[in-house]
Amino acid sequence: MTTHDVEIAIIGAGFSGLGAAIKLTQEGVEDYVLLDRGQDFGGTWRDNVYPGAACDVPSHLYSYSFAMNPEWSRSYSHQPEIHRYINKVADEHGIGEKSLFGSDVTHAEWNEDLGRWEIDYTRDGEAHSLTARTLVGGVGPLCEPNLPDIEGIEGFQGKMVHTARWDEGYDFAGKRVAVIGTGASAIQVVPQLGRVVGHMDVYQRTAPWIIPRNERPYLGLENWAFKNIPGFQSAIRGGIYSFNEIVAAGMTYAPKALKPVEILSRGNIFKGIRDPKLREAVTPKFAVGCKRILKSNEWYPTLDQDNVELVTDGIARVTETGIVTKDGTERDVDVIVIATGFHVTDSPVFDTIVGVGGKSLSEVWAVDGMQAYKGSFIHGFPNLMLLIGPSTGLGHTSMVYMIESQLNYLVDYVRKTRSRGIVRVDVKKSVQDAFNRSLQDNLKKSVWVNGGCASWYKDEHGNITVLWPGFTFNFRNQTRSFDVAAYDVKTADEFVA
Ligand code: N01
Repeated sequence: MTTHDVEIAIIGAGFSGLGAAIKLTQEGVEDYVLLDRGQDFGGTWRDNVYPGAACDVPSHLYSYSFAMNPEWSRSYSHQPEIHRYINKVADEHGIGEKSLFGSDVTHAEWNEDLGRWEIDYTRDGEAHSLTARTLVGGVGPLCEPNLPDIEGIEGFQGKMVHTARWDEGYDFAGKRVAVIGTGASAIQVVPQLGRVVGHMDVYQRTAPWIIPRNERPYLGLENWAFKNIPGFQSAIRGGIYSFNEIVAAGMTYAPKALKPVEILSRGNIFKGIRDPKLREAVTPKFAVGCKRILKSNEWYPTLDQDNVELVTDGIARVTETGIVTKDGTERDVDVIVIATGFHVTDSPVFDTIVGVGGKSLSEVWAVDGMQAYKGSFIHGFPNLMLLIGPSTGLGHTSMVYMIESQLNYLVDYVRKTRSRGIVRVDVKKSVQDAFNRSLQDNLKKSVWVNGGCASWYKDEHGNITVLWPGFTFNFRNQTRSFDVAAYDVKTADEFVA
């Protein structure tokens, strides 16, 4: 057991945690540590290695603005390339030296007497702890796989694998496979599996809207231009960003404006599937945009293959050998692929972060719903900043943009607290409440509320607590500087007294 003290502890070495480490380093903060349970940088892009894993945000927008990458090989990047990019950026900034990989944080609790976070973690099977004045949570919303609560599932005797915990050594060739789920992960893995498996049953609970994916390799000339023509890459990036903001406006304020997306999706179905009954079965019954709009050219043609069956009767239970649907049909399989997403609004991570009065994030959010101030600070959790916290998610553009906005806020928090001798900040409850009331007001006309779907964007109270409504540049403006007046603060002198 070792213990040590740092100014700032960051949990998570994905896009957000790594970005925080880089920005803090650039700000001259040396006394920080980055903890991650994995073995290198990348977070969700390190962990999701299922075949076909790729980003559905164009490559030139899906990168840090301070580390643009003229070498992207395709218009949409695949997981290995993004994973390599993140590790390259980490190397270039020397963040490896500050990182404790293989460190699984089990508990973090605010100690009011010390005015610090006490953080427990295990590494190489041994328990360790550290204390930090500030805790930065960079674990992201897509880190804890969601295993469906289906009767009998734990008794299945074949192979079972979640998309986010892929077994790269398992050979699917010729196997009978069931895939549960038809979200962003499923639509990427299913076409890949469809090429090698003997037979595949795809269990669809809700058909998603899927538009064509405009993916292609970049030509040599394009890569040359990205590298050599000043501003070319930024111009492409800006163009994609601006187009996406128009989509955001449609989703938030005028869902009917998304009609062209619906037409595009219907065309995708028509082109990819021959059988009218199958076309009908994959046609969504909710407004486009209510759930994440997916992108694929291969999903519908794969469902149309002779070795693939779309199963739309709900799952009743799993047996030792297969899956039984509600109509009583049993389909035996060798392997079940679980593509059912993540614990987003009910992450087990929330149990492990404990603030003032011994209350965990789960306990506080069970009452209030998942909410924060500017997606970052939560009343009752002093000196804790969450990256990609509540209400910062997006369905239409790059999360890296939101992360960088929060990094501005983090850096200014460090600047202002240091220069003013502030050692404890806690966002005022009234400020946090007003901020979230305004968010919910903004959401009233949105497709996520009115689109007639159930989605993981909604919490158990029916509030959309995952997504940022409207334009992302509004979020950028709101996080440009750390607004001390929104917080109850204590200086070092006041704290001792
Ligand atoms: O998970 P999901 P995902 N029985 O939650 C179904 C990001 N991502 O891993 O719609 C049967 O979207 C569920 O059905 P329903 C991206 O942010 C990005 O696919 O709830 N089915 C749904 O079909 C994305 O949004 C990329 O009725 C059950 C599916 O499982 C997020 O990750 C690529 C069920 C879950 O879909 C999550 O995507 C991949 C049950 N009990 C992922 N429970 C990019 O390209 C759930 N389902 C950037």
